[in-house]
Amino acid sequence: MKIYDVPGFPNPLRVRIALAEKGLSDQVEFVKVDLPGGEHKEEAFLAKNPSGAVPVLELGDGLFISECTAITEYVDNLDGKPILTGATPRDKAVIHMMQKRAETELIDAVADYFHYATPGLGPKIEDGKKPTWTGRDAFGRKQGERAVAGMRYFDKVLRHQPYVAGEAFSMADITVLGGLVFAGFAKIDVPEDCAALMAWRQRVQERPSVKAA
Ligand code: GTS
Repeated sequence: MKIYDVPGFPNPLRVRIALAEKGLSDQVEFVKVDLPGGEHKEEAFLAKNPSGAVPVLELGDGLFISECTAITEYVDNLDGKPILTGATPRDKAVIHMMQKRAETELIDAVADYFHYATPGLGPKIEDGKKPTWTGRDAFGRKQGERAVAGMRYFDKVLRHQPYVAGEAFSMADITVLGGLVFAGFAKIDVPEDCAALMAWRQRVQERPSVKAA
């Protein structure tokens, strides 16, 4: 397996944590993509992922799989013993629901803030490749506020249960963590009164998979 990504970037981090949780990191060849240089918007990369984003998984038979959730589902189910995406229909549904919330209300909202309300990845990417419609800054700021509301939501969830989707660490936790990492990168602070979310982050950061990723 090959993974096209950028080490340290938030969405790639999600897949690297999932691989480490599954003990598969050393079975993967990582290929670094030049994001600030715009390599991900060139034809050769768009043939791998038309969305022009990392990470992308390449299988031995030449199939490319993008989207962190799809890649995580794949690696989690390779051995028939899923630990991140749910083993029962109920767990699968709850994990899927919470991870989607973590994408929409947190990591994707932070990404919009980063790309639309800050210089983002620099003018070559942001100005040349993204729409320049009026109000994009205001949209970005609104998405920043949405991300903070997302943090408050997950704080509330974590006051009553140890992990985002319930009793066990899952793909939903990985997505929330990726969102907080991205928020740090984009300089969106976690509200000080989100004590449960901060305690959860502290705990999750101690996992060997997170330390290794
Ligand atoms: N939903 C996608 C996924 O789950 O893989 C998001 C992928 C994504 O947005 N990746 C970012 C990217 O390639 C990298 S990161 O900064 O989010 O880690 N962005 C390129 C660009 O031009 O915006």
